[in-house]
Order: sequence, then C-alpha cells, then structure tokens
Amino acid sequence: MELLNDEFYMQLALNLAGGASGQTGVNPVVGCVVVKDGRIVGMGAHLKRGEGHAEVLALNMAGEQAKGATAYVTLEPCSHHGKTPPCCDRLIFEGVARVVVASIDPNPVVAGSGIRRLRDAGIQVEVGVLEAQAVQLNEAFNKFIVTGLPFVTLKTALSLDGRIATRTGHSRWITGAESREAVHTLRHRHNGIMVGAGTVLADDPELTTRLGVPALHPTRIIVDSKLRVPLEARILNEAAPTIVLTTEQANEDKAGLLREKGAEVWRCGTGERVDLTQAMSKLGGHGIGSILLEGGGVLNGAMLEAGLVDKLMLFYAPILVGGTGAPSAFEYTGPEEMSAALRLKRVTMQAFGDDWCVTGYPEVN
Ligand code: AOF
Ligand code: ZN
Repeated sequence: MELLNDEFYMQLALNLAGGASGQTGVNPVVGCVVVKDGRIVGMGAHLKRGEGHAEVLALNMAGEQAKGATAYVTLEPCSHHGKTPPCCDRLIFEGVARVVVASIDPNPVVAGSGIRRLRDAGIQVEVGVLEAQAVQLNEAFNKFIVTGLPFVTLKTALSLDGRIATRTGHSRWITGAESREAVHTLRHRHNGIMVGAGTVLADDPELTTRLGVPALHPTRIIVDSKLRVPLEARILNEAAPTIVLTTEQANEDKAGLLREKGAEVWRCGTGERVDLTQAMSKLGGHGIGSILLEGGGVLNGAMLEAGLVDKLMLFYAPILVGGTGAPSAFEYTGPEEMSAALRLKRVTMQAFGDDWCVTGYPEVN
C-alpha cells in the first residue's frame, strides 16, 4: 500500500497543476489538494488567467470540511489583490490548520509574504515539499514574472551530424511521428512560437498545434528584417494571431499589406537585422511569457549569441545527412576555442520512438 504522506498529496497537487500547463497564459500553473482526517475533501487547479486560483477552487469544494484541514499547494498562496482576492485570506478565513507549500512565488508582490501572513495567523506552514518539480513546472513564469522577458525554449529536429536539411534543402521529415507529436504538445504549452523568414520561405509552415485532442495555438512570430514573407504564406492564415518582427528600414507598403492580412508588424531596431533583445521585451510586454523557437539555423544562432535562449530541446533522429554546406541547426560564428563552446547544464535525455530528445539549459544563463 502507498504510504500516505505530504509528498503523496503534493504529487497529486502537482499532477493537477501540470494538467493545465499551457492554458494559463503568463500565469503559473498551480494545484491544490485539501485533506481532512485522512481523506481528500477538495481539489483544484488554476485553469485560466483571471479566473479562480487553485486554493479557492479546492476550498469551495471542501466547504465546511476545510476547518482544521491540511492544504497542499504547489505555489505559495498569494497575498495580493490581483484579478482575484488573496488566497491567504481565504485559507485563514476557512480555518485551515496546516498549509504545505512546494515552492515560493517569485512574483515580487508575493515572494514570501504569503507564507508570513499564514504563519502570523497561527497556521502551521511547511515549505519545500517536492520543490524541484514545482520550480520546473513554472520555469517560464519564474523568469517572466521577475524580468518581464519571455522564457525561450529552442526546439529543433536534427540529424546526428547536426543537420536540419539535406544539401538540396530537403527537410521532411527528419524525426519520426512520436517526436512530432511531442512538438505539438510543446506548442500548446507556449504562448508564442517563433521562426525566421527563411523557414517560412523554405517550408511554408502553418505553425499551429495539431494534436488528437483540442489544443491551443500559440501566437506566431516571424523574424523578418526585409519583410520577405509572402502574402499567401500559411503562417498568415486566420488560425492564430501572427506578429511579424522587422526593422525601421523595412518597406512600409509591404508592412501595410501584411497588416491587411491580419498580422501585426513591429519594428524593432534601426539596423540591418531585427534587434532581438528589444523584440523580446516588446513580446513580454504584450503578454507573451514563453516562446518556442523553431529556427531555422540562422535565427537559432542569433538568439543563442544574444543570450536569449533559456532552454534547448534537441530532437536527434538516428540519421547522418552529410553534404558539405547542408544547413545546420546552429548557423553562427561560434567561438575560436573549444573551451568557449556553449555548454549545457541539467542535461536529460528522453526517447521518442527511434529519436532521442536531449534537453538542457545554457550554462551562461
Ligand atoms: C495562488 N494560486 O492558483 C495562482 C497564483 O492576476 P491574478 O489575480 O490571477 O494573480 C496572478 C498572480 O498570482 C501570479 O502572478 C502569481 O503570483 C499568483 N498565482 N497564486 O495563490 C494560484 N495562479
Ligand atoms: Zn491566489
């Protein structure tokens, strides 16, 4: 029989939170389980920005049974009046005896004050149960709420020799069906999806989320300094919003035509190329807290060089492509010395059919 302890209930709360990944916008995912006399009496998850917090939903379910109960929450209960009243006040009002928290809310308006308020009210509070999982679950929120910048996950499919196309430019398909399904789940979990104009010209991708179940489409972002994207490109269809990032130099007539197609055109920087750092803060300000970067190689390289990539997910297919000059996943100058190569930390590997996804975080960030 499973030993019922704090970790057991916190795992349940984390599972509830994780199920809502991708649907809370720039808000964190949060789960809550209320336990009284060895029985679960309430469960809840934050499902949408602007709607109920996890604790409130779980306490609503628990009703009078919340009195003297233990509440397991994956994120420190909030202490501020945001779109909803503070969860702390509600936990105190209901007479909850003990609150177990997985991780502190890094939001500067909370950041420990929720825990203090509960303790001041005489509630027993424990912090740090399954903390690593909780922090990982909200890694995008944790960056965005402190910096205002989106968390960028660079995803690419590539051959074992690092190619994303053959020497003729042929690229469909590199990885198998399982990997491609995983990528659609990743799209659902990000607020934005970003590609370079070269990828739009080469592949004409739609960049929507296509899963066997209903899912959300991220906002599509094209980095296009010369406004080369064709007006009939599929990325401009009505399936999801599209933002074209360009420069002050770009042609205004073409910008107008893109706007007529429903796209937003943002000018970031006066130089030859889009100022990616400026673009990231504009996107953050626009409520895009997480971006899935899907290349190609030149944009991947530029984002890496600018230090704007937070996480890499490299889907390796068991193939060698060869071909001198065949496009590689990372086209940038790169360092002179091997010791200066970009090193990843916290590296993990997961199999998807015959492919392997290597996930890691750039050491510099
Ligand atoms: C909680 N429980 O379920 C969530 C919390 O705009 P609001 O009112 O939804 O507040 C959003 C902020 O509240 C968010 O930035 C984060 O600090 C916290 N989210 N807190 O106690 C929840 N979703
Ligand atoms: Zn709250």
